[in-house]
Order: sequence, then structure tokens, then C-alpha cells
Amino acid sequence: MRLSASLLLLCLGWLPQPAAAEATEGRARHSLNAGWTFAIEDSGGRGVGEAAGRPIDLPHTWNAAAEQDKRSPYLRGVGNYRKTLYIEPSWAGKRLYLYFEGANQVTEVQVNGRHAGRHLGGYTAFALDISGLVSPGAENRVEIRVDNRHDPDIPPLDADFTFYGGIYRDLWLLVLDEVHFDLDEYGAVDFRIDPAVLSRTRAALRVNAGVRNASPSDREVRMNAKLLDAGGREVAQRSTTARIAAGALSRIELAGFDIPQPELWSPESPYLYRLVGTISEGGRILDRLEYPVGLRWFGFDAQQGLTLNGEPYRLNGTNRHQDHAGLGNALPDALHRADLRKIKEDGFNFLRLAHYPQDPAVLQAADELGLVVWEEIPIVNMIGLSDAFRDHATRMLREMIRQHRHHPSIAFWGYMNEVTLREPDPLPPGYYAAVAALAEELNAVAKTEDPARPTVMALSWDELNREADRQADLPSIPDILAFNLYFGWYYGELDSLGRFLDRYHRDFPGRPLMISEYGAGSDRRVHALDPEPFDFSTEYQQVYHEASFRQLAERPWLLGTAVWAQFDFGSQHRQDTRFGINQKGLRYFDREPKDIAWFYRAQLSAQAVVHIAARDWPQRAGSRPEDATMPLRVYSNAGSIELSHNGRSLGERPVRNATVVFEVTLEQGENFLVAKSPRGEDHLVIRYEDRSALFAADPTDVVLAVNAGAHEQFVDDTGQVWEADREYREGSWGYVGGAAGRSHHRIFDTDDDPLYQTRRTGSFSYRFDAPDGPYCFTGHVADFERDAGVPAGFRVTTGNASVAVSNLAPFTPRIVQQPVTATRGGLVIGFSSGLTDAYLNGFTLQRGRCYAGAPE
Ligand code: GCB
Ligand code: CA
Repeated sequence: MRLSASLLLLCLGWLPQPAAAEATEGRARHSLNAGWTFAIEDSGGRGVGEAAGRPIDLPHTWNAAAEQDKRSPYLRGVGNYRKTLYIEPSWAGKRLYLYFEGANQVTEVQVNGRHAGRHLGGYTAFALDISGLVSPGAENRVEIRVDNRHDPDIPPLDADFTFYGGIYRDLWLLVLDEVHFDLDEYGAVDFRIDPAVLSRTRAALRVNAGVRNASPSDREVRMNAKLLDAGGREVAQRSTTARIAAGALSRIELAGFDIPQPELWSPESPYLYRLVGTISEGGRILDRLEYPVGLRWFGFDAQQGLTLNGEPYRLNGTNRHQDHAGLGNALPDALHRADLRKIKEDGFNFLRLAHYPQDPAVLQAADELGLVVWEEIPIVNMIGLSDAFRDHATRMLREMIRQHRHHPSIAFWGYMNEVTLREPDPLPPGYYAAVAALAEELNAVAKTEDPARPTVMALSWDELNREADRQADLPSIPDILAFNLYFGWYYGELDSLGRFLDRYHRDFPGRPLMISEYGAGSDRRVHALDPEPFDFSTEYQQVYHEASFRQLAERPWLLGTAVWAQFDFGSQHRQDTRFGINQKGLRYFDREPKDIAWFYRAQLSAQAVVHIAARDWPQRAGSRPEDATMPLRVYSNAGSIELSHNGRSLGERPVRNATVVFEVTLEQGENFLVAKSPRGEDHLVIRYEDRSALFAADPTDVVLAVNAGAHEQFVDDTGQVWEADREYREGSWGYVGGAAGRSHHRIFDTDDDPLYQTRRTGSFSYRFDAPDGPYCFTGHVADFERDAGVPAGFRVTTGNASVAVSNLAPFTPRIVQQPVTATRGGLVIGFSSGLTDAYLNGFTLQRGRCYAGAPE
């Protein structure tokens, strides 16, 4: 078995402490989040509305509502931030740094009109020394220009997520003594502790620091490092003195941090020691840092899987993007931490940070809560061939590793995701060889920067099969190969997943494998009794995860797996059933859990789980007697579940694969469901609207609403259920003729895309065996494939009435009302068009006359 040498982890990261307390002992850190004015810059380089600007606080992005505007692409431009900054007189002679945790993606800073620095890349931290640009005892002008326009030299070039612009993470002013732990290399604090020996019986650690003397004279300083256990008791302490020449950087090592029987870190027991480092001179503390330190080591083997601290350990994980509904990527630390708590609650022990380095608060929470982390740089879908692209890629990798390497949670460094998914157009000669060369280079950089951690790369299934990819042979480059697999979603069958993995594992028995992504999208408004891939029903997502997780769990040689994705996330180019959002989350964009989240809790969590998986679908309807009978799932880690419905037991069933399925026949109105197990119970009310009365002798005022052309139902925001389309059956209703069609184009001026993205098309009719009398038919149509200017339309005929629907604006709903009359127990509404096929995307039918004020 190959061991990825014992890795040490330490936690640097400036700890949140009151500025005043910090100021008394070495460095001070002041938040610069508050009190900015912001303006978008016009193309001439002037601030738009510059005089006024808009008051804002950080973290901030100008694309916070990107997914709410279907008509215009999100702004990729330039934003200007301004602020005045009072510099205390006592800071004269100190080193002052602006410390950005992250800004997307090119940041240029001026202080008092003079250039302070520039940083490229949107996901790593950077520190700019402004000491020489400020006047103490005065207000100083800080101007920051942030640019998120496409830049062919800066990764990512293309990806399935929104590139929100702005200073979207915290911004700090660091006040350091002239002699301090160095901060000038890659935005990282140069102070760490690594194990020379690490086992269950002994840890021998070594501190390594870079101390900078930025003063004009040589200095004699003392560096001390103290290791404390979690209870604050001293474990070991060492110090040394060093003479540092004016302007020089001195490397200082301290050995002898020995711990017999060390407490080890793991997701189940995330034990953290603390390391306190000080630099002092004549008893006066010049700098002081305090970090958590976690001790653990991983091993991996292509056949045996992963080990943690010498024991077999399976990673069950998920992926996280850093954005949130309504906020874009500008999240306060508290929300980052809350996300990680949710990931833990959902049972996971592993987190892939997709597809870029994330906020320091994320890594700190992973250390403290116990999540094993894969962190990667954003080289996604394609690369650029310029030297600049390569330089930025390697620099980002160095920044990520140096800034985050002390976190015990991090186990893997990633540097590419599906890197050949998209080819540049036109394809430059030698492109694939250049991708392989860049992969080799990044792999080598990662190994140099951090020999202790394995490298990993995520590839898609498509990328294993193409000739060009085979030539490039990317899978042979990283220490660990990971797959993003979407069998039963983008391609293939649900049960092909395991077979594919077995074949690959057999063909490449020496290759350690992980699953970096698998997932399916869902919309809480879309439901199906016969779910299919890409219908975005919550039911298909459930079927998908139940089948996929089982196949993955059966293969212990996989080092780990990660769901795509923990949360729905912003992806501006996407239109599934909601614009601008990737809907594969186990939780919605606002973090509300989907029912499928409980499947994972039931599979993975030690807590008792009994969950009736119908929170996403509490409002149901049907128009035929059999519609009321449907499967109902319960997710649980109990041995068996008894379900009762309106006080009657439906029996007790064994739980398999954390799932048990009952069949229930819902009654009109409220249905009370109780799932019981020895480990706990769950209660839920489902409302059912029985519309079959519309076909009874004396129809009541029920409204039949149908999602024409769809096997899936749609529950709109008013709670109206648009039933699945059905073929005509005597005594009921349904279509005669025509075909079902669908698109995933966005539909303007509505959020009801799933209603308009499906339609009945051709020459067809709907029949209703409803009692004689007047009815109101409301047709919903949207042309989802034609371009503007092309005539579109059709004719609705019923008896002798006929109404033409024409001149539809493309991709825009039109609602047409038509009074109709049933005679001799029936009503037929025909759809035909002289021009092209007729189509109908949805309709309602209601007894009575159409009245003014009804939806037009
Ligand atoms: C992938 C990508 C990820 C996408 C995901 C999807 O393989 O790595 O960035 O968001 O698929 O949902 O298509
Ligand atoms: Ca439809």
C-alpha cells in the first residue's frame, strides 16, 4: 500500500479576535468591510453616477440578482469602490497591508492616487503593502477597480457557474510591526508546523517560519512557538534568537515539538491543538499568530481504497459552490459556516470545493467540524495557450496551497476539472498536447509546494472515450483520478454506473479512483409518477440518487464519492426549469433541503432519521379515480417503518437502501401521514384535490389544469396543480392525436417555464366527457422554438366557434380564453393550423362562462 506521506496540518488563518486585543500584542487586523461607495464604470472608464456612487458594504457583488434577469446577460464589466481610510498617527512606522480574501477577477488598487498593486484571479487571497502610500493622522483615499470581464489569459475561461464580479469576500487592514511573519509571498503567512514523524504513538513536529525585517536596521529578535492542547495546556514550547539584516527575510526552524500518544484529527473527532507563534525583541512582542493544528495522515491504494490514520476510511461527500440565492457569491462568514454545518448534518464527511479555492471561513469550519476537503483551482472545460495563462494557473495553484496548506481538513489538491470538455474554436494545432503539458506542470508544482498531499484531477466520462483525449492521457498524470459521472442523466442508464466503474477498475488496476461528481437536477414544482431523466421532477432526482449511491457503496475500492451538488447554484448560461440556476442540489439555492437530502442523512448520519419524502410535493391533484393512488417514500435508517394514513395503518415494511416505498390512496382534502419506527417518527399533511367531479352529472366549480405535452405535473406558485397530459379515455378527458414536444429554452415574462417548455403539437384535439353546458377554456401557448418575425399561430375550433392565435412573440407566453359549450355529454376542442403544426402548452377548463377579469 502506498502511503501519501504523513501530512501535517496546521491551521493558520487569522482568528477572529477583537482588534484592540490584537493590537496590544503584535499584529492588529481591522475590518475594512464597511462604508464604501460603489459605481459601475462605463466603457469610457468613468464611474457611472460617480459623484454619488452607491453606499455599500463588503462583501459585495454587482451580480447578486443575476439569475433573475432572463433577458440580459449578467454584467461582466468594471466596478469602482471608493473609501476614505483614517490612518492612526501611532501606525507611523508600521507595515500596513490591505488583505483581500478574494475579489473577482482583476483587482487594481490605488491609495491617494498612487498605484498600490494589482491581482489577477478571483478565488485566492492577496496582500498589498500600502505602508509607503499613506499619511498617518489623516484620511487617505482608497480606490479599487475590479474587473470581471472575460480574459483569455485568466482561468476559468468557461464553466458551469456564474463569474460574479466584485470584492465579494472580506477585506482587512493589517497593521504589522516592521519585523513580522512574512506575508509577501503568494498572500500566505509564512509560518507553519509540519510533522517529521506522525503515528498513533508519537508525533514529532517542526516549525518553519519566514521572518521579515522591513526596518532600515539589523535586528536581533526571538521567535517562540508554543503548542497547546485543545484544553489550553502547554504541550511543547521552543524558541530561538536570530539576527536579521535590514530588509532581509530570515528562515527560522524550530524542532522538538514531540507529542507522545497524540490526539488525532478525523471527521468523527476533529481534535485541534493550537500553535502560538511570537516574534519579540527585548521582551516586547512584535508579532503574534495563533492557529489550530490537526494531526492526521491519509493513505490510499487503488485496490484497498483510502485509509485515515491507518484505518480504512470511506469518504462520502458532496460538492459546494460558494454562492447563495439573493447574494451571489458575496456571503458573510456566518453563512459559509452555516453551509458547512448543513453538509455535516446531511451526513457527509467529505467536501469537494468546486471549482476554486473558497473563503477562509469555509476551511476553518471544515477543520473544526470535521470534513475532509478537496480544494482545486478553476481550470475548467478548456485552457488558454498563452504563457500568461500558464503563469496565472501556476500562480493560483501556489497561492491556494501556500494560503491553505495548514488546514488539517485538506487532503487533496486538484488543478483541473473536465479540462477538455470544450475545445477552443478553431482548435489550435497541438492543443491536446498543450493541455497534457500544463497538467504535468501543475501536478509538479503541487508536489513541490506540498509533497505530503496527493494531487487529483476530475474528468468526465466523455473525456475517456475520445481519440484526442486518449493521446493526451490525462488520467495517468495525477496521483488520484476522479470521475464526474452522469449515467441516467446526461447519458446512459442508471445501472450502467457500476458496470462502467468495474470495467475501468479492471482495465486500470493500479489507478486509485474517486467519484468527484454524480447528480441530477430537480425543481420543487415539478413532479412525476413515472419520472424520467431530465424532467427535473424531484422524484427522478430521488430515483437517481437511490440507484447511484447503492452502486457506489458496493465498490469499496473507491476512495470516496461526492454528490453534485450540495446546493443549487448560479449558472447564468443555464436554462433548465429555472433560468440561470444549476438545480442538481440536494438543497435549494436558499439552502432549504430537498427531500433527497434525507436519503443521504439516512444513509450516512448516526442520528435517527425517519422522513416522509413528500415535503417537496405537499399539494397534489388528479382528475381520474386512479390518480389518487401513488407511491410514497420514507427515508430512514431504522430497520422498518409503519405508515398510517388518516389514522389507518398501511402496514409495516422493511427499510432497504435507506428507503421504503408505500402505496397510498389519497382522499380529497387533507391527508395525515405518520411514519413510525422504533427510532422515531415523522408526520406530514398532503393536500389532495380530486377533480373527477368535473365529469360527474353535476359538475362543481373544479378547475381542470393540464400541463399539455408533459408526463410531469407542475405546481405553480399559486398552488395550482397542472396535471400530466393524458390520452382521452371515455368518461374522462384527454388528447386525441398529436405528439408531445419539449424544449429547455427560457420562456420570458414568466417563472412557469416547465408549463411552457412542454406542449402537445401537430393536429390534435382534446375531448372532455363533461355534462352539457357552458365552459371556459383557457389555452396557454408559447412558441419555444421559432425566431422572432416568423409567423406562428394556430386555430382553435370548437363546434362552430373558431379562434386564431397568431403573431406570438417568440419564447413568450400567450394566454387565450375561449368560451365553449358541451352538448350531448361531450366537448371537443380541435387544434389545427394552416401554417405549421398547432401547439398547446397548457390549459385550464372550468364549468361556466368566461368572465371579464379572468386570466386573459
Ligand atoms: C460537471 C461539471 C460541473 C457541472 C456539472 C453539471 O461535470 O464539472 O461544473 O456543473 O457537470 O451539472 O453539468
Ligand atoms: Ca406544457
